[in-house]
Amino acid sequence: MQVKMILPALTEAKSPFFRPIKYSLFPPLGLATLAAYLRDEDDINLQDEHIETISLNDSPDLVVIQAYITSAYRAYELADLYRARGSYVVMGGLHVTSLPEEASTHADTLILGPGGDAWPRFIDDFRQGKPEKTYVAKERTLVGAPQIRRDLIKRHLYLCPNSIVVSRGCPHTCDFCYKEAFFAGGRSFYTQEVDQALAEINRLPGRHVYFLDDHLFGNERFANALFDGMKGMGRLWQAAGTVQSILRPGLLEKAAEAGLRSLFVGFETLNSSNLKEHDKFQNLNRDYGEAIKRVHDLGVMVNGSFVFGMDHDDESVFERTVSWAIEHGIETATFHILTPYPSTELYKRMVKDNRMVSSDWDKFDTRHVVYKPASMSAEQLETGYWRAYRDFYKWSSIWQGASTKQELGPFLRHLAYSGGWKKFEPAWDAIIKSKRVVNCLPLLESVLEAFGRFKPYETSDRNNVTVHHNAA
Ligand code: B12
Ligand code: SF4
Repeated sequence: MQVKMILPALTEAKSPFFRPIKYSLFPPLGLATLAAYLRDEDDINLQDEHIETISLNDSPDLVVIQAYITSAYRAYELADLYRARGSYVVMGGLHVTSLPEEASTHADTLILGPGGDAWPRFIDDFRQGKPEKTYVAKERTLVGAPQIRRDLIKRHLYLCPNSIVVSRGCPHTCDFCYKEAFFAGGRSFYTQEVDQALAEINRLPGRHVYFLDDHLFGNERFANALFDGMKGMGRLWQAAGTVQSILRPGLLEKAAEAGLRSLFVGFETLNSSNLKEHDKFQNLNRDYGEAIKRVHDLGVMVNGSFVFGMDHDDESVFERTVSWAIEHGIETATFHILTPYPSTELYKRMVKDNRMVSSDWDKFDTRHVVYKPASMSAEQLETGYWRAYRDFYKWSSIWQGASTKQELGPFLRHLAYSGGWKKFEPAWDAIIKSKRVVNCLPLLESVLEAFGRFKPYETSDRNNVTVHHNAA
């Protein structure tokens, strides 16, 4: 059977002239995960439009398309094209799950939820020539999942080819998050078995690993065992966690010992009324400053995530947040304009209050205002958002943030990491064009370990785990 798997991209990510490096960071892990359920004799062509031009002159038996909200229109366009040509089109992913009625006019079959048991059921039915119109994932487990088809990934085109997930979902329920709607009807937080997760990590070549889990620290027992198992592997890794999990004694120390060097933290807002309004209770009454200090003291960098435009944010929020982030020596910040994704609790509330002003999914990229803000105008919100990025990534701000570091290693790392992301876009663009983005990985690794200051402890034989060195 000929199978074409496509991760479509929004227009910005396809520009031949300028494409932000963020689109060359991670491979299409979801589709490579699904490919594992196909047979060896199936002829699979996996294409990621973020890094390559999709070949559109074929007529495969089955076309599998993944849709995120911002790539939904492109996904529909490709689906229509292949259906017109006689291929069978199956679609799934976050956007399809949140708006199945919209997607159903473009696909022969929809698969709702996180794949799970629904995907293999569909494949069986399709092979027998009796596929159904809709499948809903019922079983929620990662245990016993087949090995991800990483051989289908064009590693050299990504800066972080070793992306991985060892859990799905998150134990919390923030009202703006995609996850409650996506996992509706079953468990919304579950993990891989520790041994299986370690084996998967061990199969990844090179040193760098990027965990895309929503909350790697969410199950304490699992995380403890995982970090114990990773200790001595010599890995350098990045992940996401909550303020609450950072403040918990012990776990973060283990993570750092196992090679954690940069952590994405969802601070979201410095205003406790906002936290309450969005059910982000796990951040309430937490000492953000202390959390950052703990991360930094362990030699780990912080990527702080902040959302602007919540109801208690007025025009002062931008400067306050940026100054606070710089004063606390946060290395990189990701700012977002509050975006109510369809099917989330926030979206339902906004619709009920008649506050949604757009349903152009291309604009749901956290850089456009798609609802009526409460305490400032939409224009003030968008302008403030761009100003926040400009102010945070000015050289004087980067220098000021770096100067909060007492030692030379972390100081230089701050300058290199923060400056590297935002100040060298033309250089990244040239590297992307050279089609060897992965060549920059040793540089990223060197920055993560603060030029040798935070080298991970390595051993060649711990827990029967073999160490690989720079094979990427
Ligand atoms: C990595 C990532 C990116 C990467 C690259 C994406 C990639 N290569 O896949 C980059 C940095 C480019 C990115 C950018 C953006 N992202 Co992003 N990103 C993620 C992240 C952290 C992980 C995705 C991932 O790999 N998951 C692991 C794999 C295994 O799971 P999966 O992709 O979901 O696939 C599984 C299922 O969905 C299902 N499935 C998926 N497709 C299909 C198809 C079929 C047929 C079937 C059967 C099943 C199925 O089965 C798969 C295997 O289990 C998610 C958060 C998350 N937890 O998902 C956000 C997330 C997907 N991003 C999001 C957003 C909003 C964006 C941006 C718009 C935001 C921004 N300001 O940057 C941009 C634009 C993206 C675009 N191109 O349109 C939102 C999407 C919301 C939505 N409703 O669609 C998420 C959920 C983050 C969030 N919490 O809000 N992102
Ligand atoms: S903590 Fe993060 S992943 Fe978990 S529900 Fe909240 S926003 Fe979603």
